[in-house]
Formats: sequence, structure tokens, C-alpha cells
Amino acid sequence: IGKGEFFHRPSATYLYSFAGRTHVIFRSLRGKVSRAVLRAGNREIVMRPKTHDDIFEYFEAVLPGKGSIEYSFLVESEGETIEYGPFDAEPYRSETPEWVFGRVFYQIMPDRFEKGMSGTPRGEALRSEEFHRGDLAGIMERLDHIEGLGVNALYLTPVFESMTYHRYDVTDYFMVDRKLGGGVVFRELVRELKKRDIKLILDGVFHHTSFFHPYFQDVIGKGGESKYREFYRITGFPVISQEFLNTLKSEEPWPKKYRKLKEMEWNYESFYSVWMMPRLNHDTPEVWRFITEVMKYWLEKGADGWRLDVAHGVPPELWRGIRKAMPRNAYLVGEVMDDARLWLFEKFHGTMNYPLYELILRFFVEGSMDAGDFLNGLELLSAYYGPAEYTMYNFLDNHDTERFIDLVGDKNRYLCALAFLMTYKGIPSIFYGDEVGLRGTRSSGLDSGRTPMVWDEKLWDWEILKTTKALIRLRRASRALQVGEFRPISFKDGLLLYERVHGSESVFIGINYSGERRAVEVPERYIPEGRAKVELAPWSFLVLEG
Ligand code: ARE
Repeated sequence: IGKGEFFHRPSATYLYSFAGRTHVIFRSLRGKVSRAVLRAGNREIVMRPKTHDDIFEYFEAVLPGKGSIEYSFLVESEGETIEYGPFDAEPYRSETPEWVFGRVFYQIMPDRFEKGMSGTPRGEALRSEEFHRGDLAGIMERLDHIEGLGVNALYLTPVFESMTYHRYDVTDYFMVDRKLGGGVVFRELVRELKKRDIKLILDGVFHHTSFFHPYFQDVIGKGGESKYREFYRITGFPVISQEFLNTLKSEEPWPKKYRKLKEMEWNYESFYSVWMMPRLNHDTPEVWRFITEVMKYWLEKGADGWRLDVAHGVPPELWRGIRKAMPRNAYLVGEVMDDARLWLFEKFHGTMNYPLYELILRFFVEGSMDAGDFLNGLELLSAYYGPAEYTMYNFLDNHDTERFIDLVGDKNRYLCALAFLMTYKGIPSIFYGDEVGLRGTRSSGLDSGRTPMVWDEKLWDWEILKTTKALIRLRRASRALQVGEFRPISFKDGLLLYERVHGSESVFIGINYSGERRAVEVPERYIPEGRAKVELAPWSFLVLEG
């Protein structure tokens, strides 16, 4: 074995300090190393085999303290021991707004939540049959429900002037949609949220604008002469044909017009070839300046951060510049659909954690992954993301997915998955309605989960509500769950046993995701009433504080 088969470099994911401890990761070619020991100062620590992919294997050691260290690795392979190193470095430390760690998010799609008594929706609407007319006044009126749930941060899908109910096609980035109540109600909402210590992140759609945004309309009108020509990715002139324009201006009802336009051709790039969403040209510096300006504006108006739509469709370097221009206490979450390494660290604090969601689907929904592989997958993500894992935006569902309860089809299974989410690394979130067992429509579209919130309490699932509240309470009260180290004990036959540890604080979690009763041996420090063995019913979980 040669040193070429090992890898370590003091960098964000191989040497980092977090919450007062230091993580050291060592990688080797898979199957080569029987034991790895970290030698740091006068200490020798056997490294834990953490995970593997097809090619590599990762080992991890965790040390108390966060200062610079001198260290090397003693690597055993085929009866030989080699020393790899020495290294002398300062661990990487991520800069994340401190407030983020203690939060549990609640995601609301304003149109589908609640129609306020004082709401006077007006303004132009496209495809009005899709509107449910929820608004910001509605959210204000339901803040007791939100606060009562225990969540302490909101993520609102877009609230700016737009012609669709989902508002991912923005026509004015500096105006809260009048159909939602406009800027006045927004200011009241911000004030009320601050009073209740509920943080707010907004949805920034900067991959594309609406077709009806004045900048794009200018390009359509003036063609190559428009000063916004470079704002978009125009592929030829005229931007749209006469036929397109005629259809657009015709008196036909929107649904019909919409369908017709979809079939036509146009000379610009757009989001998934949706004509309504012309893509911005991120090579143009004015576009960067525009995005920065909008983001700063709403942070000054009281937002605490941004979720950035189709962030993976915008060059990572742009986000690096934007991060630098934002106040340090703003939480920035990118929507990145798969491996997010390129978008983390100096760019986003976290991304919408789709890779974790995929693992959760495989283990909790499809059963196509056993507990051991699930653990390996979790640890692989951890090896990839390092400290960024603790500020990822984690979810079981959102406005683009099916509702999780529909996918698992059963309350107890849903609650097991929720228990996992609330006790795992990363910022947990709940999609409005999940707390009362709201079901989706089961259509195959993106919008199947966007059922209007049900406020008739007779239709609520009170057991889900009770358990959700209890889990949120636990999460919020426990620093170990928020920032603690993840220590797997055993992941086997549908039974997940692990700890979260932060200093002297620790939590033990047992999830029985199987159809049989299982006896669980509880580590000594958690033993309730002197019982070292606890029985877990099928599809149930247990959380114990040590
Ligand atoms: C609407 C209908 C759809 C219809 C579509 C096209 O709901 O059923 O297919 O129109 O006519 C917003 C609205 C949607 C709307 C869409 C287009 O919320 O309702 O769709 O605009 O008008 C990809 C992207 C990812 C994106 C998802 C939706 O990579 O960025 O698709 N997510 C964001 C938002 C959406 C939003 C937009 C982007 C647009 O969260 O809500 O849609 O601003 C695989 C692929 C992914 C793909 C994913 C789709 O995982 O790997 O790349 O994500 O499937 O689920």
C-alpha cells in the first residue's frame, strides 16, 4: 500500500470545527485499510469507519476543542502500518447565523393557507380558477396556530407581484402582491412575527422572471434596441412571432390561450421551456446587481433570509458574490436538486436537502434500502457536506413533492419518519397541513401536495398534531439535537438506534421501522426507571434524554 491510496487535506470537509469540537476525516481506497488511528499531540484515537462509496472509504475521529492542531494518521493495511502526515492546520469553521440552529421551519404557500377576513384580493390574475385566495392577512390570523405548534421560523413561497397562484413568475420584485394584501399587510406581518420571535425567509426567484415583467416586455417591444436585451437569454429576433403576439392579445380565456402558446415557438431560453418564465442571463453584471438589490431590499424590510429558487440553474460563483454582499445574519438556502457540494460553504449556508429526501424515500417509503445502507447513505452525505449538514434545509415534503403521509400511507410510519427528521442533523421543516395529517390530491403533477389547508378541527388528526408538537418541543429544547454529534449505535433490520451528543448533553433515539415488536437495549445513562431493556411496538419510536 502506498500513500497515493490515502487522502486527507485540511479543508472544509476533512478538518472542521463545529459546536466546540473538531471533526477529522480520512479517506482511503475502499477495502485497503483495516484500521486508521489519528495521532494528535500525545493522543491516539482509533478512527470510526464512517462510510463508503464505490471507490472510497471514509474514517472519522471527533476531538474536543476547536483550535489549530498538529496530527497524522497511522494507517494499517495488510499487516503493515504507515504514518501519513504530519499536518498542522486550523480547522475550517463555517459562518452561519447563530439563530438558525434553534429553528424549526414551517413552510406556507400563501394562496393555499388561509383567506384573511380583512383580505381584499385585487390585481390581475391569470388562470383564476387555480386561485384559492389565501393571503397574508390569513397568515396573520393563524399565527396562534403556528406559534402553538412550536415552530419558530416561516418559509413563504413567493409573495411578490405575479399573475399565477404559486407566484414563481414575478412581475415586480419590489412589490408584495396586492392579491395577498400588498406591502401594508406585509409590514404588519413582519412586525407580528418579530414580536413572537418567528423568523421569516422569502422565496427569491432569480433564475427567471415572468414573461410579463417590464424588463422582458421591453425586450419584446424594442428587440435588440432594448436596454434589457442582455438581461435575458435571447436566441433571435423577433423574440416572439406575430402569431404568438396575436394569441396573447386575443380575447380567448386564459386556460385555452395558455395551452396554445405552449405549442408555439419563441426565441428565448426559459425555465423548463415554460414560455411564461424567460430565463435571466446571469453572465450580465447588471443582473447580479439587480438580484443583490432585491435581496437586500427585503432583508431591510424585515426578512431574515432567502430560499433561492432554481439555485442550481445559476452559476455557483454568482451566489458567492451575493453571499458576500448580504448581511451576515441572513440565512441563505439554495434550491439544489442533487449533490450540493458546489453550492455550499462560501455560497449557501444550506440547500434544500434533496439527497437526504431521496434516502428517506428509499428507506421509509419504498423499502428499497435496508437500515444498513440507509446509514451508509447518511454518513456519505455527511462526508460530502461536513459542517454544512447542520444548516441544511431538511424536509419530508414541500410544495413540489407529494405529501409524505400519502407516500407512506400510514400515520405511524409518517411519525417515525418525522421523528427521524426532528432528531437528525440539519434544520427540520414542516409543510403546512402536515401537522394535522392533511392529504394531497394524488394527481401526478407538481402540485399534488398543494391542497388548501383545512381549518375545520373535526377533520384534523389530533394524534399527529400532538406528536408533531412534542417532537418540535424536544428539538427546540435540546442543543444536542440541534448541533450535537451524530453517533449511530445500530442500524439493522428496520431498527435505527443512534445518539446525538453535545458536551455533557445527549439524546438517545430508537426508531422501530418494522412490523414486529423489538427489544431495545438502552445505553446505561438513559435507563428509564432502571429498565435496561425497552420494548418498541411496530412502527414506533422512542426518544430519551441522558
Ligand atoms: C406547472 C404545473 C406542472 C407543469 C408545469 C409545466 O404545476 O404540473 O408540469 O407547470 O407547464 C413553478 C410552479 C409549478 C409550475 C412551474 C412552471 O410552482 O407549479 O408548474 O413553476 O410554471 C425541477 C427544477 C426545480 C423546480 C422543479 C419544479 O430543477 O428547480 O422542477 N423547483 C422550483 C420551485 C417550483 C417552481 C419552479 C422551480 C419554477 O420549487 O415550485 O415551479 O420557478 C427531478 C429533476 C429536477 C426537477 C424535479 C421536478 O427531480 O431532477 O430537476 O426539478 O424532478 O420535480
